[in-house]
Amino acid sequence: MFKKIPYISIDEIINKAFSRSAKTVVKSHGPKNLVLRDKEMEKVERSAQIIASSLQKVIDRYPEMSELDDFNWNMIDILAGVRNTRKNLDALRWAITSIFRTDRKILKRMEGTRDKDSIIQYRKEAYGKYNSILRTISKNIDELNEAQIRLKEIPPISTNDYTVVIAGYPNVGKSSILAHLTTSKPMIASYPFTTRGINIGTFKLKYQRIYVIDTPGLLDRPTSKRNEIEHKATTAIKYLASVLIFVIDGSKTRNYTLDEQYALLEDVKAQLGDMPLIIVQNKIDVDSDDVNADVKISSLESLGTQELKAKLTRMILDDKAFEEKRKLIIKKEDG
Ligand SMILES: Nc1nc2c(ncn2[C@@H]2O[C@H](COP(=O)(O)OP(=O)(O)OP(=O)(O)O)[C@@H](O)[C@H]2O)c(=O)[nH]1
Ligand SMILES: [Mg+2]
Repeated sequence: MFKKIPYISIDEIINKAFSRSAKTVVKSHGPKNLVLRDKEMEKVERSAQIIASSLQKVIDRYPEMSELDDFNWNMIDILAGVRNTRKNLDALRWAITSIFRTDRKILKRMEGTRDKDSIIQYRKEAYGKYNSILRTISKNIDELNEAQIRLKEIPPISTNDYTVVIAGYPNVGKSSILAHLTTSKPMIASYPFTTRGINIGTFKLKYQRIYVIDTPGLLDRPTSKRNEIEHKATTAIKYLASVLIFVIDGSKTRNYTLDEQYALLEDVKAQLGDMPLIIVQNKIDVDSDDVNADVKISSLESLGTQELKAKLTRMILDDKAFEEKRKLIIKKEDG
């Protein structure tokens, strides 16, 4: 959603505007000073248009905040601040208006002038004003540029998508289970808060795409171990999660005790809120302890994985949210 937001360089915009408008060719005949005037006026006008359209492009690439789904809204809020982003985009709008106002004012003066030096002087004045208008909003531009780098990392999912979230301690088999549940080759999208990104796979149910994600480094350890930004990043997942699959490693060689794993489950439930839950015991192919789980599987040997998939499918079909999101998507595709 945020991939195409351009980086803004004031110098580049100015250079482009002034160098392109310098190439202006005006087909007019008549006294030399009037030909010059036409040409200089054209420069004033074209450079205003070039600057304005560079800024407008940035505004247009931002989604309308009020129409944004909860996940993306929260993402922007964490990464750049929704209010701040609005304020910075308003600064761009202000600059566009100011540039056109300057343009009109100076063109009017030029129209009433025949003196060659004054004509050139006016054109230079316009350029100077355009430049200083852009410099006035340089702080907003810096902030938008910083935001743009971070917003690009937002994974391509939204609250409107039906999403299954897989959580559990490291090494319990989350990625293996994700691969079992999905038909698309899992992709690793960036996630602004973790170096390992977010794993996304999909499968279809009643023609609707279901997303299955796991977030290495986020839902795999207790809240107390997270810093504030990671905490917010985890909370944002709440706006994606429709179903939670929690994976427990019951094998004798597990890295975390069962108590630690149950505690993490409580922690994740508290973070994500109420939603359909499937507790999966994985790695039953090796010597294991009994775990209080809904499904027992070995993702390595494909034991119980069909049962897991069937259970998940039933759960999704029973979920009212599934039909609601389906309608949303169908509506989006129709319109
Ligand atoms: N014996 C056995 N090993 C498994 C099973 N499922 C996964 N593993 C192994 O456990 C290790 C971790 O599996 P992953 O699927 O990468 O686990 P993960 O939870 O995604 O791990 P992180 O991404 O590090 O959090 C790998 O070496 C897998 O081969 C299983 O059912 N049985
Ligand atoms: Mg993994």
